[in-house]
Amino acid sequence: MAGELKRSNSTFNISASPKLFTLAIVNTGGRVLLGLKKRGFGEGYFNGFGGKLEEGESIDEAAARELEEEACISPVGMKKHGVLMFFFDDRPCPWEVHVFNVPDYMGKPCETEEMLPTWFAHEDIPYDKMWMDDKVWYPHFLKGDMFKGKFFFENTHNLVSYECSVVEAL
Ligand code: 6OG
Repeated sequence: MAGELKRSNSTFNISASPKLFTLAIVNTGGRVLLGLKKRGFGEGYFNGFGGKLEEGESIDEAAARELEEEACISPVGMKKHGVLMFFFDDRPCPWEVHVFNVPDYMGKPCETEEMLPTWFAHEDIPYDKMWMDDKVWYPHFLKGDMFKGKFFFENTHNLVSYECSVVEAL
């Protein structure tokens, strides 16, 4: 059918309009600040801070708001570094996640109802406790490159196919 793509044993709906999300990663002094997700989608994984756009909000505004809500800090010098499309065989529409690098911030990271912030040196990033796509694009992110990717998941968590590349501009 038009708008469907077969990868692995599954069919993915690639033509539905995507839901927009943000993901902000504080990255300073050779370390990243990740949060252990305490509830909801991705519970138990370390991830950057982010979520869905609210009505009338720009992507940059949503990224700053989510960082404040989930980690108690305000971004300084935040810049978009990646756009990731996630396709799931068990969800009706793709997710478009805008990834931001946050080189500096105001405030002090604190635990919230959703996240437990934790610092990791670049070489100690806990990929075995993260979404499977992260291993693919973090190397680009950590080098300071901009990137775009498409990731195909079965049963929400199992990455079965992907393409990801460095780009000049987003
Ligand atoms: P809330 O449900 O908390 O927003 N997100 C993903 N992040 C990574 N690294 N990999 C994925 O692979 C992801 N899928 C979603 C986007 C969900 C948060 O989780 C991110 C949002 O920051 C599938 O509102």
